Amino acid sequence: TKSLKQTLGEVIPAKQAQLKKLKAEHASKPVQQTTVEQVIGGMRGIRSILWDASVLDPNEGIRFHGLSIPECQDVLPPAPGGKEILPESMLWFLMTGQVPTADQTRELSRELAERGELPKYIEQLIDSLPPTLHPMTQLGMGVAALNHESAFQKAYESGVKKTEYWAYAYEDALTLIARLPSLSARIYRNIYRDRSSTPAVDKNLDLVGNYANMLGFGDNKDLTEYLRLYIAIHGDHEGGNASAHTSHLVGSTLSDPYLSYAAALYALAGPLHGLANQEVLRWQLAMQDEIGAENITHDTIREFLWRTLKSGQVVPGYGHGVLRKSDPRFIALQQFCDTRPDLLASPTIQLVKKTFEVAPDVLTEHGKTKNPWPNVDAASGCVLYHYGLREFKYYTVIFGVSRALGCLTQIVWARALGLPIERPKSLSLNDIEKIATSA
Ligand code: AMX
Repeated sequence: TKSLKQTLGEVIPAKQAQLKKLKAEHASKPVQQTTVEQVIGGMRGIRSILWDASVLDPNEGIRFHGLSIPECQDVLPPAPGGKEILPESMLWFLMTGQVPTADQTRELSRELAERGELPKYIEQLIDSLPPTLHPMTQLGMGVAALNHESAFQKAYESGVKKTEYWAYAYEDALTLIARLPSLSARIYRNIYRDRSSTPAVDKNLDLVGNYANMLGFGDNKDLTEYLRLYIAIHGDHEGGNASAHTSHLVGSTLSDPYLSYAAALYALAGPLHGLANQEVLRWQLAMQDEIGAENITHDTIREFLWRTLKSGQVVPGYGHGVLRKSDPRFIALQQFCDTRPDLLASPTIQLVKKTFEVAPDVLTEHGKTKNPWPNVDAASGCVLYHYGLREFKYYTVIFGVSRALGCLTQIVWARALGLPIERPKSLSLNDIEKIATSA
């Protein structure tokens, strides 16, 4: 069977030709008109990034190469004996636009496991950090330092031709994706558990099988399946979100994939983006504490929501820059719970469900957010919490293990398509005023 790299090598020429034709025949065609509101409003809705593997529809949510999450769940191979999408099969699909066979997926799992051990100097670096340093800070540091072995950087220095960049970016992308579980597990064990008993990477396990094992949850098959689904569906969310855009921007300077992805992780670590993951749990537990588990009703949740809003805070896990309906990733994670009685009985999961039953109305009445519906972060942490992975400051790290699939795929493609350095134009307030008043 063909490897991922061979398959990718076969699909690249057609895309290169498509880009060349667009450039030759349509370069000066307008895509849209940009308004003042967009320039002063965080560039919302400006269509300006080439990102091929996924597109986010405001109402339907994410599609990966045209397929919705349920459609991906139907066709992308799971682990042997499992049901949920394997992140390896999502990676293959994102990279090539083709659905891998079960054999190809297993072969990719094996290749990742072979690349998965951490170099000694990275272990020493992570072990030297204070356990009070936020896990996301540690993750970004580890990822950046892994560039010591960047194939891309070495190739660039040795004067490799531009048309060959993608193959070296691919090597880095694969090695980084392979090492994220061991790096992330080491951070977890250092901060919250005993590092000395961490198992080594098992060549017979898939990426998440290894991750769960190294975290210390290898025996929990349900949590392992949940992590597979979680990591597969958080993998890509088109190119405009802060972490994806950051990796694209930094990569466009021909910074290597490790540095580009480290930068993305620090965008993910912001509370309006990936850190919402930890914030939801913190906020839900504060609610439980304040109201008292026995007094949780729709009315008491409603009151707590208003208290959060009146104190000027955002309700974490709700709202979105693009989405205008419930996030299909939220729905997929809820469906995982719906088939498992132990999860349905969990007080934390019940609290998340109950909050969902009142929050959209409260946010609509509050009247600020354009989208009162839940995003993925509203649901993702409570299942981890139920299964005993309770250190919510760590949750965004899991998001970081996942988002590498999409960000690194596009870095490989950006090099394959020879995309230039990003350089949009900025305007001063006076410039904007002048343009607006003369229009
Ligand atoms: N709670 C309270 N107020 C909210 C809100 C929420 N959940 N979502 C949006 N608003 C407010 C905004 O703060 C803004 O207020 P302002 O006019 O005083 O500045 C107003 O509503 C309009 O915002 P918007 O256009 O609807 O959203 P946006 O595109 O500017 O921001 C997002 C999107 C996600 C940052 C925002 O909805 C938010 O802060 N949500 C809570 C944090 C969260 O869950 N983030 C995770 C998003 C998914 C992800 O990246 N993982």
